[in-house]
Amino acid sequence: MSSALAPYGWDESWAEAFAPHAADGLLPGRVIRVDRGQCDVVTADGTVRADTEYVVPRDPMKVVCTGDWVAVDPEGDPRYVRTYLPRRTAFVRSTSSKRSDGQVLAANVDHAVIAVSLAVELDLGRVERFLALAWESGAQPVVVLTKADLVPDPVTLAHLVQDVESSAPGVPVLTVSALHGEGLDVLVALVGSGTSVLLGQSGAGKSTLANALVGADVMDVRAARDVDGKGRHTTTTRNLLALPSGGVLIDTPGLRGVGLFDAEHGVGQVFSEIEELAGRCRFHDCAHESEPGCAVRSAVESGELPVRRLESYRKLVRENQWIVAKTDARLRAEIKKDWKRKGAEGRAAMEAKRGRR
Ligand SMILES: Nc1nc2c(ncn2[C@@H]2O[C@H](COP(=O)(O)OP(=O)(O)OP(=O)(O)O)[C@@H](O)[C@H]2O)c(=O)[nH]1
Ligand SMILES: [Mg+2]
Ligand SMILES: [Zn+2]
Repeated sequence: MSSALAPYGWDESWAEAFAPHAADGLLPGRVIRVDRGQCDVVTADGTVRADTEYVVPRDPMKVVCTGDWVAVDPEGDPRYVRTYLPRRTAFVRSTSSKRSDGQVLAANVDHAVIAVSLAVELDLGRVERFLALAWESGAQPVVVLTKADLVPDPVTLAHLVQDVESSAPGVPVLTVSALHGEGLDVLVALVGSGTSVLLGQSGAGKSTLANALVGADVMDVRAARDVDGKGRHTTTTRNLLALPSGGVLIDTPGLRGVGLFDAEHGVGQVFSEIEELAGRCRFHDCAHESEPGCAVRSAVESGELPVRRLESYRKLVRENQWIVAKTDARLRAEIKKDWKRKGAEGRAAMEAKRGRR
């Protein structure tokens, strides 16, 4: 059993976590794809199709997602995912601006590969947003600048890399060209262990990279229809692939926008140099506006800290605070509703008792 799932990342601690389910006669497997309430689960008996509805319905955070380790019925029609093992890491974004739900994009990921196309103008704010999501998940991020063949001038390329590096402290920045097979060796080494996920906008070249890493055309690749890089979405589901030379890779559909979901920690890591500077401000609660002795403002004034970066930091901090407040408000409302319901049930029970007397 263990040997068949080893290429998908099964290890001793997963086996340990699964032991009680094994005792219940359930089969372990990893979710390699989810669509419309069903998922494909790779097990020692091959890939099985299973319903995901059974596991805590209506809580989007508790819906099974690609990368989850799950327990399935060995037989059963329809077959259900009975439960999933506690996630080591999870990518969570907010689903939409109207609701305060989080959506888990992928689970149990070690490396977040953020694909950024060099074919379109660099949007550092978006890179920072992806990085915040990645850090918050618990995975180690890496930025891969794709389509390097489209920037033939080495000086221009070096500047672009520098811009990204200064927006991504502590994060390796690679440049690759899948077209020419350049720069792939570092990436191959990185994704050779653990589970990696490819994240980025539609058309960034994620599936092209996936195919290069797998060494076969397993994912559909299509030219973006329009020139602004938004394109259409070629990949529509999150797919988990076992790599021939070890490691597991998840290819995902392009994300146009990533709303943060309770990512204070992640934002702090993306802007670690600002948080470090803030520690040197005279006032402990400095807002870096007009306070005297503000280390952040003086870094901006000296040119050490780009003002764009400070603004981007503020934007993400504010957005995060807002989503946290919204979630808290919803949670409070739900708890209140629950109390009311329990109160009503309690009263009904009392009345029933009285009626009996
Ligand atoms: N010039 C050049 N084009 C590339 C390279 N890598 C990918 N492309 C092209 O970019 C386009 C989009 O590639 P995909 O791999 O489908 O992009 P994706 O990120 O998977 O897109 P979605 O699935 O929609 O999220 C295709 O036309 C690829 O041929 C590269 O290294 N150089
Ligand atoms: Mg794709
Ligand atoms: Zn300050």
